[in-house]
Amino acid sequence: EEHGGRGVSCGPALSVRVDETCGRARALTLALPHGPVITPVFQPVGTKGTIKGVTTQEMKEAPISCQILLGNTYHLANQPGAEVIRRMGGLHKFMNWDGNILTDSGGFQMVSLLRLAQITEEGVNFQSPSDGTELMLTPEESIRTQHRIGSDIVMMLDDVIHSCTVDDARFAEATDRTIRWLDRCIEAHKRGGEEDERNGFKSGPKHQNLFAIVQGGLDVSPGGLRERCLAEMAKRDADIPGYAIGGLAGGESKHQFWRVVDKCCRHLPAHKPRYLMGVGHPLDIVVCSALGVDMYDSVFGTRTARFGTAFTPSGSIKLKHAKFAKDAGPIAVGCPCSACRPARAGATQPAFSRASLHFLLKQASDNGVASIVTHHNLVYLLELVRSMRQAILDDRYPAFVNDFLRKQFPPED
Ligand code: PRF
Ligand code: ZN
Repeated sequence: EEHGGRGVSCGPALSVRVDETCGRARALTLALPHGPVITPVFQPVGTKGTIKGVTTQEMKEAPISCQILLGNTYHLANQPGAEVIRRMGGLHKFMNWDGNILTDSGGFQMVSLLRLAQITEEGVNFQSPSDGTELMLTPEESIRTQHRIGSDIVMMLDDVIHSCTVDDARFAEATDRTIRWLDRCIEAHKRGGEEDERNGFKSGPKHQNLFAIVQGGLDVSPGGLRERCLAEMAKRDADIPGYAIGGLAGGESKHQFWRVVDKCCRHLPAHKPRYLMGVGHPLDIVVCSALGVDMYDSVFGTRTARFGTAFTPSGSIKLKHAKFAKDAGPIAVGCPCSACRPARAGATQPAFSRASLHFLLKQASDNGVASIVTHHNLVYLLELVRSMRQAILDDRYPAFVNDFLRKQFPPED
């Protein structure tokens, strides 16, 4: 059963329905423990249990609905601690979010945040940022922590290195180690979990989905590292409800980036979700969905918002620029967010003009303007993927891409 119905089971806690395809672009419905997720999907990042500057309530009331958030095992395990979260009934209850949650495994955050982290066969060794003691994050410990958090999608611990590294042997080692760690994660996932009658908390393989992460650097040649990684993961497909593409968005060229995404999408199973980690530039989302990616996440939109950069259909704008000082228009015409919409029914002025945001951003005080621009950028990304899905359902994704590019790169006249 492919089109319609409940979809194909990818494991005890996920089934996938292919609603439509258009070329290689896909519109799926993922049936997850905390409700359906329609794709393509952008997952806002709530690193420490909240999206910076946005309340859970605001996410629930967003004008374009959000069905899945991302949390980080590394940050949550540090503070408030996974055991605290488990005792409170899991991260959903802890942050008052009843949609789905995906957690990253922690290794990537440790390697990118703490240059002190060292990777050994056992796991990722690092110094505690709070008291400097040596700690070890193993594949087993990462899974156990994600069980206590209770996320709907649990990411494997992978050995991820910067894509600008030139050491071929290190890439081969990281790829092979990622495959060995996948086996350890699969075992730990099968063995773990609990069902707590008192607070309704459920974890483990019946309630959470372990996603594998394809590594292998930038080598897409026949018999190369990406192929080797994909082939090894295919052997373990029965234990893997979904796949991520890792090791990208680290400063490689677009030429290399697109080829790796293309390669992975061609080899991954057709009926399982494909998640491109750390990618959240609007243009990358539009292109990679044409190649067959279903899921995205990135702090890019929320981080740049705090510095005054806002997404618009004609590219991003820096609201601090002097040219916006007297601009009465909204950040983006037609944007459904609460800043761009008219303040009152019948009004023509946006709730917040570019001029008012410019003025607020130029002040040194914490006046809440970061939250307004963050909200806009999130709504922009949620609306972007919603309109992409509609175009796929209507079998007009090529025209959508054409139109998107025309607006981002208008002809000079
Ligand atoms: N692995 C993990 N998390 C990630 C990435 C990865 O490769 C990326 C891409 N560099 C972003 N987040 N575990
Ligand atoms: Zn807006």
